[in-house]
Amino acid sequence: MKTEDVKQAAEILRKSKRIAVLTGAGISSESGVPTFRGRDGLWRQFRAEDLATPEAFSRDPKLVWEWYDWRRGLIGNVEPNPGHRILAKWETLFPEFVLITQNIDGLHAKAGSKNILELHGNIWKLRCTKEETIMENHVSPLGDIPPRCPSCGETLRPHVVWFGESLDPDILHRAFAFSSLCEVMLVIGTSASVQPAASLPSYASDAGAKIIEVNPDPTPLTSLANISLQGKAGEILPLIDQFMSL
Ligand code: BV8
Repeated sequence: MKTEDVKQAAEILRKSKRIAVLTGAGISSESGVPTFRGRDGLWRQFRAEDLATPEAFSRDPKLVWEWYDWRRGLIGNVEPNPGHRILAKWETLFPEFVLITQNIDGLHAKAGSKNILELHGNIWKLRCTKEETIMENHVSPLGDIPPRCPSCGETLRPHVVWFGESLDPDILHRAFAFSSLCEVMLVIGTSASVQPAASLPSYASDAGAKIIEVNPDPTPLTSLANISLQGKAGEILPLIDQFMSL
């Protein structure tokens, strides 16, 4: 990663008013949360089809809940890292700043970000499979597995978007709408392998936004990026921040 590129990224941000950010599992990896497809990939121990699908849940809700309970236990014991914190700081510096995340770990909010679009839901929210009511739940480890709805007794599910499920149409609309308005989109810590989230950067670029990617590895988006900063978010974002305040 060249210092010149970091300076250029800071310059582009400094001149902009409308900033979109798209984050993936990579921004949480320095907090100790495994990514999905990386070397320590979460999926390595489990196959996505076995667990993060509605079919898996109806087939074996207990197994799916044991996986989420394990993840809640892991996520519940970690803190946001400098990458999360810089984004929370930048949100206060720009007139319009929208953080679009694929992550369900809640670490952006824990770091202080406010204007967040959680495309794939939130691991700390449960939803009644009968009434569709959504409730915050931070009990870890969970007592009953699967947990039951306090009002109707039906099984609760994680309030997350599984493969083959549609995203919340309002959240998705807002994500695409701001992607077409932003002047810059920072794409941080995503392998760009999951749709429709992975289409947001090209949508922003087609609408004239500059794309700045932060990732230790190249991704399918790297060729689209105006600037590709190869490295860890927790190291690169503070560097950009330093140059922005110079
Ligand atoms: C939908 C919640 C309509 C659950 C998740 C064939 C072709 C194209 C699409 C499809 C297809 N078949 C099916 C589909 C659609 C499917 C899809 O995209 N499948 C892919 C796998 C091919 N999508 C869906 O089903 C979506 N719904 O399309 O609705 C529909 C309806 C019916 C039928 C069909 C379609 C729903 C997708 C949501 C799935 N839910 N999560 C849970 O978490 O338990 S997705 C899951 O992947 C997480 O949310 C995760 O965030 C997301 C994306 O992964 P990444 O975040 O990018 O993480 P990854 O590990 O892959 O990469 C990490 C990156 O970080 C790496 O690049 C690494 O280099 C980098 N990194 C590492 N360390 C650092 C770092 N970067 C910076 N700093 C570091 N320190």
